Amino acid sequence: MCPRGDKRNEVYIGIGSNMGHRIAYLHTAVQSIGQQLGPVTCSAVYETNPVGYTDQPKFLNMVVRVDTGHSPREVFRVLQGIEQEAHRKRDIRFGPRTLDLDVLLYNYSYFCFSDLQIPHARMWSRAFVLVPLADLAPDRRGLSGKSVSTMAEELRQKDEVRYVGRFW
Ligand code: PH2
Ligand code: MG
Ligand code: MG
Repeated sequence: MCPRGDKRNEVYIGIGSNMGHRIAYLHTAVQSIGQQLGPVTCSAVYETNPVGYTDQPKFLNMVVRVDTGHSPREVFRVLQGIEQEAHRKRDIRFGPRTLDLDVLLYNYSYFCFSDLQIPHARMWSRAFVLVPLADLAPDRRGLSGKSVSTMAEELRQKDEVRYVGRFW
């Protein structure tokens, strides 16, 4: 894993947990991302109703920004390692998980690999992503031209997102 010189890339990562000691999993994720990728800035933590597969417990969600010299694939590989350390099992698609780490944005770049698409394909329609992202990058715009904060407010009307607190 080879950092690309001094270049710092602005990367946003979505974090979710709905199994076990959820806040402890978020905490582990924030610590590990900081140690393995670079300096981290955190959103608040929100409790959210499950989206997609709804017969599962509520999630805690947050977003972090990390400034890193690592490439998108390296970031992805590091995140998969952190998920595995959290005893993540991949059973049901969109189903319950101890820890889910998704690369949302990497600078203003687009990447499409067979197993990794950036920006994250479903992020623009999910309040559990856009509400915490709006804490960190309210003025960023999606393809529609709308800002993250505007989209977050619109989605918040239909998907329940409850502020839990600011921990880190
Ligand atoms: N993640 C999913 C599917 N559904 N719902 C909420 N509220 N939060 C999540 O993080 C989440 C979800 C798949 O990754
Ligand atoms: Mg996810
Ligand atoms: Mg994921």
